[in-house]
Amino acid sequence: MVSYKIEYFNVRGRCESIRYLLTDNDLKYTEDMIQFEEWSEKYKPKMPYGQAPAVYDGDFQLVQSNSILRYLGRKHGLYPTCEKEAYKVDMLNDGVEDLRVLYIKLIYNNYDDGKADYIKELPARLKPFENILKVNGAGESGFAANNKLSFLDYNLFDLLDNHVILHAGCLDDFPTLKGYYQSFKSRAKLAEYRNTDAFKSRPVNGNSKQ
Ligand code: 0HH
Repeated sequence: MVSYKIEYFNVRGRCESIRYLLTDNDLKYTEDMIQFEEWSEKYKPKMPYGQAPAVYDGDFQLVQSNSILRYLGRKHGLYPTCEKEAYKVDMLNDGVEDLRVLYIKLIYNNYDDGKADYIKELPARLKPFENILKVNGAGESGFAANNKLSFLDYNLFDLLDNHVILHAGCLDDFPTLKGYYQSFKSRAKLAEYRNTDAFKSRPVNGNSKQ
């Protein structure tokens, strides 16, 4: 039986999509929860980019959240082997990364002064996802691309969840995206996991902004 180990802080941050993927696919994992005061000496030096998360597949260390997701996807049938299908997953995942970077900048650099403008611009940033998911038939299949589950679904769901927390009504004008978000949220294993104390008590971000 495969068992992975995660090293990350006790925040959702860049790791929650990985936790979702592992949980939803019954992949066993343990967590070495990094304490802030231990980070610089104990963990940072062994991270190739000086950053977490890291996931260990046995002795094999994986870093960079998107590379970790894609590795797990390839290994567990959550990344298409067909090139065009893989492209559809990748182009959405790159879109998730672009918006996640903007979100992280808002949260950590400019929350109080920047939130109103961020929310004003959010519809224009969500619209492409609405359009792409509609073309991909996500409203019917419940999956963002190719009518099948991929690693990208966990990443997109987490990004949408962060934005619903930031601004509750942000998906209201996007029926496909909203339906997709709600149906993904109700996946049994995810719903069960999200109902645990461990999940509910875990901050979304590392600075108490959300
Ligand atoms: N491109 C990388 C990826 O996708 C980016 C990883 C990253 O930004 O994996 N890692 C951050 C933590 S994410 C990191 O390692 C934000 C969590 C905030 C929790 C508080 C962190 C307090 C650290 C003392 N940052 C630490 C660093 O760069 O030294």
